[in-house]
Amino acid sequence: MKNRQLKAVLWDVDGTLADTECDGHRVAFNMAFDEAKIARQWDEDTYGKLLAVAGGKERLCHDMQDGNLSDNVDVIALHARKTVFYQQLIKEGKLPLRPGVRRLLNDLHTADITQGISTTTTISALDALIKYVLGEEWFDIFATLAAGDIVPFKKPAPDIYFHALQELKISPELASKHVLAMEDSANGLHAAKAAGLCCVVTVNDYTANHDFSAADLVVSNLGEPNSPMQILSNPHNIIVTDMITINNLESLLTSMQNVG
Ligand code: XBP
Ligand code: MG
Repeated sequence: MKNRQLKAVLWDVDGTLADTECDGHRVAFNMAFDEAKIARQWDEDTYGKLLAVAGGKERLCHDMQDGNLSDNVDVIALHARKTVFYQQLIKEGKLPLRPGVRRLLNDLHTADITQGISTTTTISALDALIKYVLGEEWFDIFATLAAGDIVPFKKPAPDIYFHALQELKISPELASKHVLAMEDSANGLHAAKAAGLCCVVTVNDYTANHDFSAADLVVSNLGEPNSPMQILSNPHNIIVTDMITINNLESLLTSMQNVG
């Protein structure tokens, strides 16, 4: 096996693997409001603002504190129904993977590079995405599925990354040299950076205006051979063309080592 600098990639889910927020989580929250006869709907702009709060239950509580949801709402029960609706949307094929995701996942797997998940979302929502979108074999391929409430503090806290690294048995010191995080949002970037990781950001409509000055590379998406991505920020000046490849990720970690 090649002696690579890149030993592991930790993937965020929402907004990174798939554009799950606007047409997935948001729609599912609204379906749960409807079902419970709660007079509240989150439109696209409102939801964009609420995304600053990581985690679905936390987002509901925040909306309640702002006076938009009644204090009588059972947040846990409502969120459980939202998760069921979200799983249905996934099953119906409404939330495809983002460009380049399947390609890079497969290439990393073929190259025997460890991969894992590090996400805020509920584990059963992640399970649905793996089962119906990625394919069941990914339950075995991912070396860790770090998700949701297994840590006390959600992103931008680094807890979920530290949890994933612990499961991979990689010390934080080694992780800073050999592990790369894939994220889409400022909360995710800050979590990865607080865990000491190299971080590539793939922006989406909700996150394009976030401050990504701490990121190691910012791109519009991961790119495909016939559909190139745009490079939005490349502070380490690595050579990168139309799509993110393993060699690009390797160069990124190597160039960071040379500076660090
Ligand atoms: C994603 C989130 C998630 C989803 C909703 O953040 O904040 O909470 O919006 O998922 P990230 P749940 O991509 O940074 O991990 O309702 O299952 O919590
Ligand atoms: Mg995300």
